[in-house]
Amino acid sequence: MPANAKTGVASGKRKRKCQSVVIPEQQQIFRGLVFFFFPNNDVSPLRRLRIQRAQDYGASWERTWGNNVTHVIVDKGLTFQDVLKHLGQETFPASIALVNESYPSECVKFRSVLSAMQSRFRVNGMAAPKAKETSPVDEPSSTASLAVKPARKEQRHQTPSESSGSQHAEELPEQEIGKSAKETEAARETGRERDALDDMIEEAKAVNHLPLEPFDSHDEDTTAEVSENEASDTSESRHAEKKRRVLDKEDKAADAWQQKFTCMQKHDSKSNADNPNNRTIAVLQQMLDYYSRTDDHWRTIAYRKAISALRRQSKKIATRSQALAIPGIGQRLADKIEEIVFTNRLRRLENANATPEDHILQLFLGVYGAGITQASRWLAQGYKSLEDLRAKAPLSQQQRVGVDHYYDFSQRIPRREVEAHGTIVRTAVQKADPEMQVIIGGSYRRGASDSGDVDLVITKPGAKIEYIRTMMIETVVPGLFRQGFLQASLANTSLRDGSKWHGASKLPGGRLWRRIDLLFVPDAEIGAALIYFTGNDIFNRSMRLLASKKGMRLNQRGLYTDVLRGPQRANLGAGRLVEGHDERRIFEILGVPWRPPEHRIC
Ligand code: DCP
Ligand code: MG
Repeated sequence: MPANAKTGVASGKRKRKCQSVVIPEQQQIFRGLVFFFFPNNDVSPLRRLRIQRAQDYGASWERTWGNNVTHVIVDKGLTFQDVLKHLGQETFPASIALVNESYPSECVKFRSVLSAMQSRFRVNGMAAPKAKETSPVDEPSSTASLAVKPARKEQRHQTPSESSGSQHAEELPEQEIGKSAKETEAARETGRERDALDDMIEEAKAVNHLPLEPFDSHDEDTTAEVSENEASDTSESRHAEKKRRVLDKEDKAADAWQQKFTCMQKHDSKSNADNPNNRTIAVLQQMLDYYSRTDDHWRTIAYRKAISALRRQSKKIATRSQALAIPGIGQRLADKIEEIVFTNRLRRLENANATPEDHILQLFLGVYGAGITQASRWLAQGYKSLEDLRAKAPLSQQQRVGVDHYYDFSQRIPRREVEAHGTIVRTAVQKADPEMQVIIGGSYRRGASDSGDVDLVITKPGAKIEYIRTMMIETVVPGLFRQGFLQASLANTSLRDGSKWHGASKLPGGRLWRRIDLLFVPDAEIGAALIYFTGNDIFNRSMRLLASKKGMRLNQRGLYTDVLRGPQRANLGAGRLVEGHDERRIFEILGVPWRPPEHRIC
């Protein structure tokens, strides 16, 4: 009989009583699951703690083996053969998930029931599953406890292209040209073993609903604002460190495990279950978890600080200015809080329940370059339609283009048309310097049949960024304006060193303006840049997570090792560059098999 009651704490001098934690029902990710532990007793303090926590998160602990068991959790010292022997079975039932002891705590960390197929949960002595296999308990319930996930435009629009015409071939010399996308898909489906990158993709998907930083790029400028929050937090971590030192070895391990749960549930005396900011706090907490997994020291500190500040509020903090008024919350975090409150509300809203304001906000959010802050400002100023904005609102040049071409920019661009834009730019670029190259990136490179915009990577063998930028900004871009292809220049502030140009273009004889991004990439960085600008975003996050797990760091410039962590990082640099030029080599160094772009649709 499932025993959900807190029973079985054996007596003995060294037995620590496991404190049961009250987890709100909606966070009880294991509800409905039946766990069988191996060994199935709570004699060991660590296992006792594991069982207790699993129960806190809604699992039933089954004492006797039966077909109602959903998961068998095996101690690390035991093997698959031990399990079979104990159960008196020759094979293990396919309908039951067999995992090692890390599984429950990792699920709790990710707030979802993770796939039991991940290699890190594999019980010693078990054969590696194939990549295409799915877990008996794949994640149907996994996202139930998470925020409503926005439908990915990717999934709606992206189908691998059947065509791999000559132009595509020319741009992707290293790929399996000649094979149709279908064939390569089939190749992938057959027999590739699940690897560490599959695990990371799954992790990245688990946080897909989170509003991470726009480019999640660890760019240096993100550290500046955050550091203002650092001082008071270091005393907190010093205190934690001191506390840790006084624990004996066994307690230390138990405490570390417990810490995973308690830090998620961290409450201080002033917090309570009815805090009006609970939802925001939960999302920020998940972002904090994500950033601590990627060793993002500065953001971790800032998020921790913001969470504890929000916990002390008795009123709902919904806008940027309300958030900014709270000590400990800087501008970026204030924006993030406003975004979480609004977008979460918008996403959850049934169309039928949406107020006219919600519809207007959604409309304004579609204006190119307008984030939640700008959109809600327009709403607060009383504008109700695009016509209002056009006629009455003081708009920047970029916003005006966004409003005037609202319809154009909301249309998907057929693959052929993406190619045509690429060809026009390539012709102009090669007229300026025949050795310069134009590679179509983004969803096009992943084989999409249509794209949201045109992403063009501009590079040249042996060239430095200054050369490419100068050629582009002084010669090519003005030329493309003169010939009537480029229509407008949009904000080009996203990268400090000016390696990106955003604008709008139109084919000769065409009607629609399209969004076009030109990315200037020096030869030394082309491999890392191609990974980044090919995406998709989940794939990029998973590659970064993987790098971080291996003590390295990946960004759009390269893969770095000897990365310095901790408060000094900003001063001491990003580490030693190991590879930036060769896309395949980056996969190799990370220890995962090469994924052609078509296989990066996560
Ligand atoms: N990118 C990312 N994270 C983001 C935004 C972008 O890693 N938050 C990377 C991956 C994307 C690439 O930049 O593939 C280009 O960005 P786009 O927004 O143009 O996205 P896609 O080209 O993938 O899709 P779309 O067809 O909508 O343009
Ligand atoms: Mg794109």
